[in-house]
Amino acid sequence: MKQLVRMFIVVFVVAFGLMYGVHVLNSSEGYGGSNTLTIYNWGDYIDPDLIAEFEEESGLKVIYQTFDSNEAMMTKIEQGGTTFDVSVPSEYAISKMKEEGLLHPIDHSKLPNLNHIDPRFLDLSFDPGNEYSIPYFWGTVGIVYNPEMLDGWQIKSWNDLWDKRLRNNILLVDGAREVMGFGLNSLHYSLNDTDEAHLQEAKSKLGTLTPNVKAIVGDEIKMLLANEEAAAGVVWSGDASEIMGENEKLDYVVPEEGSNLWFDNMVIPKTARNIEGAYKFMNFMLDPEHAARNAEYVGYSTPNKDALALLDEEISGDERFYPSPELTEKLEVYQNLGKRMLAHYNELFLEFKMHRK
Ligand code: N2P
Repeated sequence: MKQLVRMFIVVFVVAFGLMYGVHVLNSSEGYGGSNTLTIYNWGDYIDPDLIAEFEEESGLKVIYQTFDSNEAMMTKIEQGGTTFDVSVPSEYAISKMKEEGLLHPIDHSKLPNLNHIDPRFLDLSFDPGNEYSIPYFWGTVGIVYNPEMLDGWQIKSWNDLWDKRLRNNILLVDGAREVMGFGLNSLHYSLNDTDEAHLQEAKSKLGTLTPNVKAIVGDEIKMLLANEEAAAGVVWSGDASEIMGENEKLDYVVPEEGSNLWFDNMVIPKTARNIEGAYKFMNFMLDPEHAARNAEYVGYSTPNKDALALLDEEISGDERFYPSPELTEKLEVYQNLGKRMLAHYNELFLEFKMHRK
């Protein structure tokens, strides 16, 4: 009996210790402590060394989670199960989140490094006065392709994607606005079109692209294209730049029918628990040296003029990734089409994906 009691005590102490240990772990490393900062960013969108440096400098422990579409990110933030201190939505998502009261207003006096941002990226229509968002990266959507796999053919337009030479040879980014957008653009419609007949036409046209589409993929699109698993891919510009860094045979084009110009900005969700920490992180990322290292590592274009000056001329002078204002003026920024229309775009994209299977 004594033995049994002793055993019981041992089991109890171990179990209690475990529970207590887990609890302590949760309160120091879990979401929402004042010594933690929870960041929700796109996949492959930060140099991990910068996170480590920020942790050291700020004394905060960073909890880092990633998403692969604005839609997924917005759903998670709306549901509110996990609270985030900083996130990085694109412009139409910022406008939608603002409308739905999901964002915390930004106090510019807490961001002394904001003066390094090129004014060209400030005060844009989706967030006048940058009341709720601070520039992080920007870019375009286009086609990255391998001329060597295509006998020297140089792709120029969205409509080229339908060419027989690309049979089972195209990878598409897994994004509803991106795919519906180029479907619309290929028909010379706006990528913000809401006319039902145009949307159906774009969906039918995308359906005819199916024989050429090898896969619709997430961040692995970069590895697959660099490894020459397909001759062309519809990608965000920064991904193209990273792929081309891996495989110099590839090239990137913004199609002649027009395309998307996008802006990803840092925001503080309304449910944030460590607002002071969020400002610290934003200001850290706005530092020109940090922003330059981040742009170099990730491959995306920085809106930070003083970071740009620190980058190699080979990067900053590349018009494919730093297109001139004259060129970007011809591109379209996604508009916030409203909850219902956005859901409709998603539905049409899903139908296109299902139709492929
Ligand atoms: C990074 C994705 C960037 C998204 N993997 C462009 N808005």
